[in-house]
Amino acid sequence: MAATDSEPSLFSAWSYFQTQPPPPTLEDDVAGRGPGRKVALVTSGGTTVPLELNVVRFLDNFSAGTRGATSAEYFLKAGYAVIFMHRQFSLQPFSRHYSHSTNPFLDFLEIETDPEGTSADAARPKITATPSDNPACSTTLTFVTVNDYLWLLRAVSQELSVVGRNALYYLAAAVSDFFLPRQKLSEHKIQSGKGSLLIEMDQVPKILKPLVDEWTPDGFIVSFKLETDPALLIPKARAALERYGHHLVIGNNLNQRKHEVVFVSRRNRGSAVSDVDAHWLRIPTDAVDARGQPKEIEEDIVAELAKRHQAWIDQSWSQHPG
Ligand code: 9Z3
Repeated sequence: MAATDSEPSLFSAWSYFQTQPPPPTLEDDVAGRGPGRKVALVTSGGTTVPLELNVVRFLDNFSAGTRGATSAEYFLKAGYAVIFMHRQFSLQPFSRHYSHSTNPFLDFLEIETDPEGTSADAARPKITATPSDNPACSTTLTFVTVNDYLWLLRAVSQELSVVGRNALYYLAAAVSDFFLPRQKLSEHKIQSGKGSLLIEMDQVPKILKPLVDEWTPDGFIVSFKLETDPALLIPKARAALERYGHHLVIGNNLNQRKHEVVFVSRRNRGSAVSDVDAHWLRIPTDAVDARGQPKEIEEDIVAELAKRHQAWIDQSWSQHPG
């Protein structure tokens, strides 16, 4: 630093930004057009719906968080920073391989692998990427109720909107469609004296609409659609695209979800949703990956998404260069 005889200036925050030049890449970085780090917000696991204010009973769903936890690992491997927003105690990246572990420090261990598969440990799933592949890039957030989830998603997406197009939203959490608003909740445990129980629930608002239109208008937004009737999958995915105007719906049927999913998107941005592309990703039930381990469909899902996300970022570059 060059020494001078002049008095040191006292900058207020205001005068600092008035007088000092911004870095040349700032505008693009903030708009998400630059080569800045891509960020994936991965939501994972089920949401609960409490039936009482002092909760004794609640509705829940089946999701273990496998899709989200597994995908988060592949996003890290693909170079994304990951915000992992998950249901408390659902599966988490890396430690998911050790189902009964409650040791959070496991996340920071380098796991020795046995490439020949000769040791007694060989039967265990192998950890192929660890957070050290991507130092300091992951954040974990926790929800339990559907109310927690909605508030958290709104807050995080508003914050994340600063990275613009570099943000990818991977909404794999199984979100309840129905809830009991605070005003209708019984304060104390519902009593059984009256015999049968009738509960009328309200519909959870369609959160994707403000997410797309207001909270993070530049994000690349991928939602999941879960069905148990295969005939409904593509029509419902198409209806979601039409209703929310986001980029992609990944459809999965409950019983086939580990082996096939369908990517439903518009053929061209702006084209009518009647003109959708349905692209199936399938893996055989006995598929193995390059290391001879059972293949996980999330590897292919994330590879395909990373490609589409990059193409979309590049497209905005070509439309609004520098
Ligand atoms: C999914 O469809 C996920 O793939 C699964 C993953 C929940 C099936 P697991 O955690 O299961 O691996 O056991 N998530 C989205 C489900 C959802 O709530 N979608 C809403 C809907 O279908 C739209 S956002 O209406």
